[in-house]
Amino acid sequence: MPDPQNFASPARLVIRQSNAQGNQNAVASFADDVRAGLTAQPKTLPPKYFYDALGSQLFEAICLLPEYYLTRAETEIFERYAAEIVRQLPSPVGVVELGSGSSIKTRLLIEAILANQPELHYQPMDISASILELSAEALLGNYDRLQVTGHVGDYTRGLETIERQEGERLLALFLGSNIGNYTLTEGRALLKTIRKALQTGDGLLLGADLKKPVQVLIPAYADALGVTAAFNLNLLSRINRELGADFDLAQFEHQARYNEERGRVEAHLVSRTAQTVHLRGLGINIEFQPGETIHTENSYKYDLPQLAALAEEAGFKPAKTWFDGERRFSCNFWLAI
Ligand code: AVI
Repeated sequence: MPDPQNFASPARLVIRQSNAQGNQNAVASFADDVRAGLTAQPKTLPPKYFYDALGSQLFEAICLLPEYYLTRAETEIFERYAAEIVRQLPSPVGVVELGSGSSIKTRLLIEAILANQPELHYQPMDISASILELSAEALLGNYDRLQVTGHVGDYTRGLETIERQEGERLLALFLGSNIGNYTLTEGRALLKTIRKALQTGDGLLLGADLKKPVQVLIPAYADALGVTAAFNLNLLSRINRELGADFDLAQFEHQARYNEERGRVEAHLVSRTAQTVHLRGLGINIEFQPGETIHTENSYKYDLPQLAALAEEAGFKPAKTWFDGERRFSCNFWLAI
């Protein structure tokens, strides 16, 4: 339970809206992205819009599913190796996290760092304001030597505003295979942006899911309980709510496919019938053929040579990799050079 003495102490918590133009602009880019994606051939929608308040909670539920091994494997790595991971940089260390979500796994790293130094400045970044605020308050309730500066919005904007305290090294965390939701080109560009925000001698800890048999991958993205289906379909409810559309969710089916050639799991929403969806807020109607899909997400799976090449292209030296017992998942420490 959070200690009420420490709960949300204003001096230790700052939340910044990294999107300088504010919410109005965010609404405009959602509308623009939906229009562009649904009028394209094939139809697509960007996965970053999954994470409204409900979508963020559904993702937390996905992380608890028996089929979704990623979170458990990464947590196992931290439970076993957190002390060794944080020793890769000399103290004092400040932590920046891209796509922090609930920050549950990060607690293991925070505790390992606080065992080596008196205080820690933690800068989480997340697209969901609700999850960022909740998790920051919970962390402050638990760790009285922690200071949190949260950045709500796109990572690229958040990275421009990260702070460094006198004499500290920064450890950037990009966990949970969040890198997998970017194409290889986008991922490379984002890693270069992270490198630019860091200094030589700082570090990046990258959690990356590894290539494995399709029999393991598909259930992880199409679970028996239907939580991933709800997570995917929630994107249509968000469009209904925020853009005045009339998607009938019962007329779309979640599907996970493994694209062997590209080394990625794809999430699709498959139209069950021929139908027309009206997007009043955008002034457009979208036609669907039976079986036509909206491609909503890619989750790329990596191998070790690919990761080593990525590190070097982005200006890092791959220093050490840890695995879970079944070698399903990798945590990679890269030194900024
Ligand atoms: C956040 N991201 C790394 C998850 C993944 O595995 O691609 C999102 C997710 N989509 C479906 N299940 C989980």
